[in-house]
Amino acid sequence: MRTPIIAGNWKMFKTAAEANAFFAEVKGKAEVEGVESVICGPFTTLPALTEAAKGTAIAIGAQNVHFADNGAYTGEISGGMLQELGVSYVIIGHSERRAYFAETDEIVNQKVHAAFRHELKPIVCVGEQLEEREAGKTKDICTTQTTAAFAGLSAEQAAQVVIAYEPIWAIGTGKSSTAADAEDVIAAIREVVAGLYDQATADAVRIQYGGSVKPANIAEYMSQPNIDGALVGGASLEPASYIALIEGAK
Ligand code: G2H
Repeated sequence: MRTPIIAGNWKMFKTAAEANAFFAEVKGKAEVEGVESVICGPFTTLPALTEAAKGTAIAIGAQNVHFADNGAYTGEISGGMLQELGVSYVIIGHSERRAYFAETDEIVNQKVHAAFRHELKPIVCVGEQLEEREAGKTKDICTTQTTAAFAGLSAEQAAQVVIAYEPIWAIGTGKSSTAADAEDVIAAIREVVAGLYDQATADAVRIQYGGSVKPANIAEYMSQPNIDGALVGGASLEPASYIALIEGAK
């Protein structure tokens, strides 16, 4: 069966010193048998985090990667640079990157391929805006984004992708999708993967819910058959809260 995966997305919070202090508090605690624990910090925290995570069960992720392996791309970071640090996951296509940095479905797909070239497991974010939800387009949007993100991947690669379903209206707003609604959309996303590949691949892909997840509601999401974990922003920033999320995902 699928191993649940909780990923903290720190966004643009924490210095390297703060990351070190956080890690010292969660080490040995945010490590629970049967739950994968991933911390996705800003680039500047990654050397400290990957060093601190050595010998622990906590994996480290980045929040972005460039699609090229190198080149004249001022300010960008490549997959090879992340791989060298010992980073194992990378968030791709978060709605904040799609909205503020003009990331298209095509760019997301190129970044997914870049991740695989460097042995990074992609956490691909999909999700609808409020107007799209109100217009009944949630599943269409998720189908389009998922199909585009997986273009050109082998079934073996596809099975390793983590999808994060994050309804945009639920991000950082305190409003969360009900567990039943999230389950409905996530089950539909799994069917999309089955259509693109086969049932075995769809059954292997882990799909997280994201959007105002916190210790108080994690268990409710995890009780849904198709929800395999969560991508958590705000509630991943405090050590006690992060530990509670990992424990709540058991
Ligand atoms: C959605 C989520 C993390 P939050 O962006 O990816 O953030 O949990 O703060 O809604």
